[in-house]
Amino acid sequence: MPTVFGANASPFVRKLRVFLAEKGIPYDLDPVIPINVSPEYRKISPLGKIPAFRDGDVTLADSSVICAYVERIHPEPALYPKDPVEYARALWFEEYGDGGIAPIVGKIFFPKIIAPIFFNQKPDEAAVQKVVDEELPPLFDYLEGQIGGKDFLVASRFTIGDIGVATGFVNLRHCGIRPDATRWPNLSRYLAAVHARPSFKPLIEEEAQSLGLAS
Ligand SMILES: N[C@@H](CCC(=O)N[C@@H](CS)C(=O)NCC(=O)O)C(=O)O
Repeated sequence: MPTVFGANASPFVRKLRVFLAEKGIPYDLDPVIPINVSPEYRKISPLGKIPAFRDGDVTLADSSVICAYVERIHPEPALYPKDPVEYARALWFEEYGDGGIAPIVGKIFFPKIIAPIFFNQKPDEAAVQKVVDEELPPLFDYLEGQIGGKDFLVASRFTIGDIGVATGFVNLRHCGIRPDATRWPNLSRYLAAVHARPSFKPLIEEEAQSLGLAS
């Protein structure tokens, strides 16, 4: 059985765990908090980040790398489109989640959830609200247009692009923030459906419980 190294509530760890769940691959979860990680862990994840992965003799770091590897060894159900353009679009949405959504959501999730629980620090509510008001709407506008009337971002079926985008919205959800359905109806419908999938739903509930939040 492979091992996922990482902690609840990381959008990148969740991305990998959802990916494995969609593939039906069981795994052990070895908890790693990415602060002052051990030299042993750095051998697996040289940047000290989570997630990392062990599969027999193979060790890998980085959610995108690990998912791409798992796709090669467990091709079904395919989570990367075969068509070159659709494949590139799915990778783009994965990157949009990793490099676009996650850093902005982190500016909300860290002060609102992580800092109070783990560092006993209160959030600067005005600073958080500024991110909510100014930095989230452009992300929501873009995704609203990309989703349109469709169920998935690419290729009329669930792909790594959907996982990469929807995982960051779980962190927002933990903060009690969801896109306003009157302003972003497509995005709201899409997220409700993706987060209800058997790959996402139990993780969202597990995380909410471990963080002492409503799911
Ligand atoms: N590109 C990496 C990003 C992983 C990442 O930034 N993880 C965060 C936790 S959400 C982390 O480990 N941060 C600790 C650090 O940057 O030192 C991936 O996709 O796995």
